Amino acid sequence: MSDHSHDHEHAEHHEEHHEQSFISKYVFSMDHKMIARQFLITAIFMAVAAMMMSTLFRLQLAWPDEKFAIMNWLLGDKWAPGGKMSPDIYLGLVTIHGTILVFFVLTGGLSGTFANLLIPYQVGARDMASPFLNMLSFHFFFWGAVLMIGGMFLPTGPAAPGWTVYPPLSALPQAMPGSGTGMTMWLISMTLFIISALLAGLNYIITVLNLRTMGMTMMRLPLTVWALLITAVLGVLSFPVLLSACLLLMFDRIIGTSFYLSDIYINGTPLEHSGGSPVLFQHLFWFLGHPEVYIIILPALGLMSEIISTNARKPIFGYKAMVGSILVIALLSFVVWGHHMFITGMNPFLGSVFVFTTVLIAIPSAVKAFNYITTLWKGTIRFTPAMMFVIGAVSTFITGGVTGIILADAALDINLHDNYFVVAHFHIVMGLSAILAMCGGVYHWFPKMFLRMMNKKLGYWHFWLTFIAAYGVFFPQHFLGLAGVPRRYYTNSAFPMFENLIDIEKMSTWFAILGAVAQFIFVFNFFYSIFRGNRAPKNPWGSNTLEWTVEVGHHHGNWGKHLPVVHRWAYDYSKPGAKEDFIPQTVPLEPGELDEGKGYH
Ligand code: HEM
Ligand SMILES: [Cu+2]
Repeated sequence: MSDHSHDHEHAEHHEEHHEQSFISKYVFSMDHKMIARQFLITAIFMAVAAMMMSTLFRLQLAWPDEKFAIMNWLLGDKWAPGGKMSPDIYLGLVTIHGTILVFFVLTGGLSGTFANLLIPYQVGARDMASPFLNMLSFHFFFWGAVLMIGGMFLPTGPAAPGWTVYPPLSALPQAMPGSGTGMTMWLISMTLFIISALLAGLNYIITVLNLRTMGMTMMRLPLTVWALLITAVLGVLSFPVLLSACLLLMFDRIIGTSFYLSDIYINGTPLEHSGGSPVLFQHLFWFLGHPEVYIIILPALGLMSEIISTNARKPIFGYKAMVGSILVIALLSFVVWGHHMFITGMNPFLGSVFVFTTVLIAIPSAVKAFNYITTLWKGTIRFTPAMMFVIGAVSTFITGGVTGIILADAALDINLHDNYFVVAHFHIVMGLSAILAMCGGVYHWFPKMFLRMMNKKLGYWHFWLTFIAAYGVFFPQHFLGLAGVPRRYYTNSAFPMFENLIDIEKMSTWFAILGAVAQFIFVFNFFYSIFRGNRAPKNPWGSNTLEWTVEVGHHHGNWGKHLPVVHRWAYDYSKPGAKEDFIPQTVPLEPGELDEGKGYH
């Protein structure tokens, strides 16, 4: 980073002199604020693609015998001849849909956007510790995303063994069309993605630990930064395990090793592979996979803390308990992975250990939900679109958490595993909570990112339609699951026992269509506001964190000559005895005033 120093007043002037070509400003940018926008816009494109995929397979599930022109239009004659989706592409679509949303939208997109935007700003740094690695991290992410979508255009179709890519389907290129080149492409794409996640994570950790400005002690960090920090630690510890799992899988596919394969017959012919175990892959996958779900939800919870406190005009309830819960969740998330594997034939005693740790992790999760509600309690609530989304996220986090506790019981889970009850659980607790919180984050920090305001009215339309559609799609799926409907089946029409459930399938699909339409309101609002939104004031929500103390604009190096100095925690909202209902972190303590919202002597 250059050390051109400048005063606040000269910041704009300075930027004009700092000539940058289009390529170095928009493509190979090393500025955290630009990289945040790059991640966000890539994630929005990926999310729209993944959402369209889900709309298509929901149509198939609700009307398995119908033909749809839109299927033929989007998938072509090969995959949807005459408008009827083929089974192979169905499996491909569910696989790519899940992979994109879990990894490219809610991991890379969510952390990439908000860690980049908020970590340097909120700790009072001029940029990330390594702007160069930060730039690389976006490029690995971007090319991983291109390859993941690219799989859709292969002659044999995209990867199709589901987002968890369990062997043997993923390990034997000849097993089905989606096990061929598409699967190889998935593995290469995910390798790029993991490299991106590791580069990014190391950078985030080092920036938070080393570049905090004067006065920014760990216990004065906003909860967003705590959440993003611990998320990065989880990623750095668990993604390498997925990387090894993927490498071994490539060896099995390419050079004939047998890490995951044994005793397989294809059309009566035995394969040479022997001695491996497909369950080994499940262990490796879920050793990442469970921390991964918290890699998704912790940043979301961080954004929620900030937005709820700001818009309730109250200090966050139980700051220390929130930090403690993040740490406990992180620790426990490494010892619960077996709850995805209760039916693999594991020793029931081992199963009961996983039941215990899984039930334990519900406690810190519940502490967080409780603290959000308590923060809202008797607050002077401002129902901005961001606040609406975040309150929606508290709701889905609780609804989905409750079914988690049911699934944690191995005796119940053996019946519910791999059916629609699990689909309902994880979409509500993870998919919806994280997407709603991410939308909240976009509405809240849009003025900081793009220097303009988003349209409020469209924001409310987007919220209500999304929220209603979200519950409408997934709540009925609990009942499908309880009735035994399995996940990842192209059609259930061959099973007479599911015939009377078709109306529930249709209801779920109608809401999915509504939800998809609602997202186009958002996409319009987003891109329209970038160019035409009202100009944003410096601190539109009356917030305390450092990013809102910066003069309007994107200043190279963020601050003028001097870094900000921090005097208090981030949650002095409606402090008794104070003149205003918020006190930014840079305001010195008054004589006799205590930090952490503790009032005065
Ligand atoms: C109260 C806390 C929670 C408990 C006790 C819990 C428990 C479980 C259990 C036992 C399963 C395995 C079900 C099966 O496959 O048979 C499961 C699946 C899952 N959970 Fe949770 N969960 C909790 C919270 C969460 C959170 C916060 C997230 C994400 C943010 C999450 C994401 C997932 C995902 C993605 C799956 C399914 C993955 C798949 O098979 O595709 N869960 N959960
Ligand atoms: Cu899990």
